[in-house]
Amino acid sequence: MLHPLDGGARCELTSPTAMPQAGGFLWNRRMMIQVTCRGYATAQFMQPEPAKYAHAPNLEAKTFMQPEQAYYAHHPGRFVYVKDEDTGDLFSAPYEPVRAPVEAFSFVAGRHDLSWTVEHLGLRVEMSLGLPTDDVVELWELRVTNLSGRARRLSVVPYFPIGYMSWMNQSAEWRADLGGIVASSVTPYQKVADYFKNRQLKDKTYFLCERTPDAWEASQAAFEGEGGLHRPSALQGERLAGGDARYETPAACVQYRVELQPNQRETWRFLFGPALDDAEIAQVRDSYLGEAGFARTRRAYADYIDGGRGCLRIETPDADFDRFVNHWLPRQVFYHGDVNRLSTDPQTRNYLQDNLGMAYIAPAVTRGALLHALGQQAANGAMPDGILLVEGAELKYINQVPHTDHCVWLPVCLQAYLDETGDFALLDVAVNGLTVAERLDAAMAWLHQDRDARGLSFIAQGDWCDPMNMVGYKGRGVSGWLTVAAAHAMKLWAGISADAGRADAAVRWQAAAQELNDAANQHLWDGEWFARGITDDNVVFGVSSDTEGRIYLNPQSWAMLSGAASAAQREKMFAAIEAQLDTPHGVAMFAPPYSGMRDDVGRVTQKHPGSAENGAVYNHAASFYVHALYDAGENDRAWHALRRMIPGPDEADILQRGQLPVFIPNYYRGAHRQYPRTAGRSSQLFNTGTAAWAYRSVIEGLCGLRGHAGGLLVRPQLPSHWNHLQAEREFRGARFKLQVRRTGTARVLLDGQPLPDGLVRHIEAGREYRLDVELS
Ligand code: CEZ
Repeated sequence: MLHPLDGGARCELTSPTAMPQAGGFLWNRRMMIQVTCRGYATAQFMQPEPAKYAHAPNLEAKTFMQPEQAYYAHHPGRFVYVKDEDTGDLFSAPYEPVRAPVEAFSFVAGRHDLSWTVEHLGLRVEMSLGLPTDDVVELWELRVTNLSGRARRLSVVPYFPIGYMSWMNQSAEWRADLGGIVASSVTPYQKVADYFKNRQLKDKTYFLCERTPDAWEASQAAFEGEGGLHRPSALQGERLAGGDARYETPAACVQYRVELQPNQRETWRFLFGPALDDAEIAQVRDSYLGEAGFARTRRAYADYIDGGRGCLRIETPDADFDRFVNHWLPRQVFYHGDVNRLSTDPQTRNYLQDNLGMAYIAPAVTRGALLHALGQQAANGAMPDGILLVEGAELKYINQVPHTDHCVWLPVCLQAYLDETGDFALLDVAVNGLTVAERLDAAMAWLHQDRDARGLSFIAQGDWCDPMNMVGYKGRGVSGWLTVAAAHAMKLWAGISADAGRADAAVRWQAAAQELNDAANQHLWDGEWFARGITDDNVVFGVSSDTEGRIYLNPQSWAMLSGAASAAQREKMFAAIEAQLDTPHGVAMFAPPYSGMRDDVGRVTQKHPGSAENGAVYNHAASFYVHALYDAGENDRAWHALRRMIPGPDEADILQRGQLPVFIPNYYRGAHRQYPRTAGRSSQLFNTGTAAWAYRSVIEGLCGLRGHAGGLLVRPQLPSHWNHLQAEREFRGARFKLQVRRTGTARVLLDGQPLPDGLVRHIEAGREYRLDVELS
């Protein structure tokens, strides 16, 4: 059912029904499209705020990308009907809307394209989607081959619904001058000021055809008629009626009547996307629509994606894991770092973590992002809830809710960047009159003062956990996680300061971290684990007396990182985590899930039990745990938690998760005791800070190739059941070839010479080094 192709660079799914939500995604700097194996699609482009060019059939609320996106018959998608004109038989590719039980089906998620091959009624239909690197346009190629051994008369009818564009004005028609269907609309507005703003919006959607069709239909209702999408009325006749849409819901529907001899095949190409005006549509047509334009675009797009291939290749005893790490994980990291989740105001913590991931792909981008973020620091050292990326951007959605953790992510991101590059000069760069180092001091000072009389960090209306909005909304509640996370941040900054020769700062922040760790131990240690926080009304939660939300993962992971947890406490925490949070699909973020609103914790408790932050296997939280485990030298536990972030390898697990192993989703359903039927189900949402942390853990933890102020620290952390690992790592312009073997004696050899402390110094760019590591 699932097959790796091209050494894992492509992933094939051969059933349209086994995992109906499974799909893949493509993006460029201005757009993103996620398509399911069955043909449903969600696409967004930036102008500069996210917008759509194919809509639902009703007015949609503007929102961000949702987990577990629900699909329905009229959901936007890209479909092709094929009708046998002699028998009247009908099916559609890839699978929707007709849902005919096709004889052969293949969906292939590639790194650079998505493609489908469907065989039915003695015909083969191939569809493929590619994107350019900068423009907002989908490039579709369609091919139909006659496999039946006899001559066939067919209608081939692409159907690209455009949906409900606007309640003010929407229409569509065939445009002979442009060679396609063009839908026009006016983005609804009411304020005069918006008229001037909206004039630049791409309110047209085009579907351009390389070959002129025999007939077309631009009205969705006229196409569907009484037959329904399973058997559209317009396909009952010989030809589509050539209709238009006049304040009616548009659809792009074109018909090619063809006669195919045995083994004969025909190819068509189409462009689908948004435009401002006719001139832009004509321009897109000129640039892309043809065999040469498609080929050129394919090559350029492959180069763009491969620019994010990352700094690591591995070969381990787990080939499925290798495929994911070598081909897909850096791709997901690159997506986040290159386009910032296609938002103009990414949450500050997301922006900094997405750019942490970029340290392993294009560190100059991380540098720029740190400077950009610091440019928006408040005078009192606080960081805003979101970072504005373009002129005129505004803080929206969750960024209008005060969260108190944003400063934490500055040293976290900076540490990864400095480890990777050794670029300590960054600390002296001035940003709005203060150096980077002074700004980090100010951020740590803000965290240090934003605490209550007990020394615990205020939570306001949230911390890392967005929807934990009612622990501290009255101004008194504190976050246990944030207290130890701030301690960890201060500790990191103390270490960086020491490396940079800022001895006073190093002492200051080390002492401050200790204060926070002590406060956490005094007020939040529950006997077996750390509590999650204390509410406005002084109720400690995330403790053994709670029947729901009894133990949370984040305070444990970060107490390990911050040093708040002693070795003895750690052992107790592991035992509690393993007994209460471990699931077959990964480590849950907390347990048990809340079954209803707890109004001194907040909105998180209202999410469906086991979904998202309400006790799912929330991979971002799990990835902090993995990082903490590698940091603590817990190799087996770390591997176990890391491996379960990826679907598979066995088929039952893949089916239960319902997702292809081409990205890590933000969560898998938890609540596996309460709701075993849905436990493990993927959110299918590929926006998640997990990718950066997982990549970091593979590079620095598992492979143990971690940057350091003095060079490259070599300390592989293989799970105990592995006897070997090979890796190739690019680092500061040099190339390292690592061989790890379990021989019984522990030593590191650099180019054959013993390296007692495992630190490769004086790295020369352009050189290749050989590392042989023997493990006991
Ligand atoms: O968003 C993520 C945030 O992007 O949730 C994480 C948080 O750390 C990330 O910064 C944990 O809360 O209900 C909500 O507001 C949700 O919190 C979502 O916005 C959540 C989703 O998973 C979407 O990615």
